[in-house]
Amino acid sequence: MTHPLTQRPAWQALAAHFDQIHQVHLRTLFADDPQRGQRLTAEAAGLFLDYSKHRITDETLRLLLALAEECDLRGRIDAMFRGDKINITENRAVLHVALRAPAGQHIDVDGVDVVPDVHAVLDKMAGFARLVRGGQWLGYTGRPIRNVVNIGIGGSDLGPVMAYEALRHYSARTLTFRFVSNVDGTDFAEATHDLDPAETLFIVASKTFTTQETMANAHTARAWTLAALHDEAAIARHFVAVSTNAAKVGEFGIDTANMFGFWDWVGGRYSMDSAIGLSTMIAVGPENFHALLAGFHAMDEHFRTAPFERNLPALLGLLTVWYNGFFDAQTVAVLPYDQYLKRFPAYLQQLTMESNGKRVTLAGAAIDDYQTSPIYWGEPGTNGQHSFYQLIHQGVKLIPCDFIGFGHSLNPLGNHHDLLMSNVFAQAEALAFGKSTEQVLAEGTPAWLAPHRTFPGNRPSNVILAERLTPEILGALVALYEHSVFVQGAIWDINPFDQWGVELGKALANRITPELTSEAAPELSHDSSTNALIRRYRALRGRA
Ligand code: G6Q
Repeated sequence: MTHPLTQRPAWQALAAHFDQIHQVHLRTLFADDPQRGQRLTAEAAGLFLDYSKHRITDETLRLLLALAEECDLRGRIDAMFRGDKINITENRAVLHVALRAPAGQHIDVDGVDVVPDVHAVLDKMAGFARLVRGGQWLGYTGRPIRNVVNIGIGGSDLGPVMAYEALRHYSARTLTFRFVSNVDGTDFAEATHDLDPAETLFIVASKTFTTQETMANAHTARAWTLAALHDEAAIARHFVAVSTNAAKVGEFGIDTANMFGFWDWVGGRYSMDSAIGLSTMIAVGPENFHALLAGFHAMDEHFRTAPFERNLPALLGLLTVWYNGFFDAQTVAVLPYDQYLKRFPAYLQQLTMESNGKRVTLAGAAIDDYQTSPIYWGEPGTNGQHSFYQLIHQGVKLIPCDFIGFGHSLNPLGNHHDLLMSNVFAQAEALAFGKSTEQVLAEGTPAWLAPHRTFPGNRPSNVILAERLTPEILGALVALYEHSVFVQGAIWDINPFDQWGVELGKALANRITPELTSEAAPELSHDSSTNALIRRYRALRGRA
């Protein structure tokens, strides 16, 4: 029989085990096992994971792995890779793994192999990317395209921006890339103020092609282009679309020959390696894009086949369940020590929280006795150290951290990289082992000051290392987190692949827009706060 999560034997055993070990210090765990730092590590797809600085014993791991078995993690992984419709509330398969399947692999959805379609779109993207990169895709006036502006939001923006920033080292420096997402006109205005419409290509990236923000920005882009080029025929040279909705793309006036498709089995936040990655491919070129896909695929294969005790996404996911479920940790800090990964935490916020920020089980039962997704946040190191790390070291909250670092810098300058990486190791060490009051006193600190200078330690972290930030490694890193999210969702028995939570706000905004813009004072029937705010806004705008 299926138990609710907290009734499962492994969960209850973990609860009892937690009572026994939650006060054990990492200092003790390391002192008791000189091999711990070598033993509690795993490696795959070019990523090395050190998870020794976690508040776990071999028994903790054994119980977490037992929990994975009891929750049928294996069965759920197989169902995803098989193309089962595991997104049950939208009746869809979840096959971002098919986006990076090598040609020749077979993955069926409703009895049709989707891999040939994936490669046909990749080939079409490559053909287009080569033309733009080579200066052969000409604007309406015959000048080559020099600026590429991706218009999209959420999953149609965060992945492309993150990947562009992460792989900037590999990008064509003759092209300028901008990303417009916000319906705030400032975003469009600032992204385009120094661009020449005759040399600017817009990629309108929208799975549905109905998203309010993206459509507003796309129409503004169209008007901006026409104001300079004065001919509807210019649109075909300056706009391409990435979408699943050919009809809406046609209605907008974009030739569907200039449309790059994808499929309903690709979730927005899992789409950066679909045609949504067109801006990435133009930036870094088709070969690098294929290397990115190969990195994703390497991690997919590892996730699908490796035993859970050596499986990076499984370990990462189960450790998150451990702190979230038993230590009541509310957040996870992701701290990449690489300036190119500055948008990685923002990208992960959507991936993790839109996926696992759910409050009912797959069967629709309210979850009231365990936590679902933690809050993910972070900033690149070392900057964060001079800001919020104080709280991680000495605050009263427990914040598990993921440190991400590389063996080589893509911009080796003097000793910068050694300085950078020494901070990764020092921070993880300081968090784990801290500095005791005795040590502080022994250094001559007056007794009254000693508590302020004491670091309790016992603060857990992962350290993820790779040789250097290549397209392959970026793919493996993103897939690691995608699958860690999957593991967490499987344990919590929720659907990581829908996002009904974003609907209510959208519907209410659609109702309020006419109340803000109408000539005559509208009848307002909201609560007293919303009514008063609308009236005040109308007054600010000089409306009745
Ligand atoms: C992602 C979400 C959401 C979506 C945006 C944009 O998983 O579904 O962030 O990506 O709302 O949607 P469109 O691509 O349809 O414009």
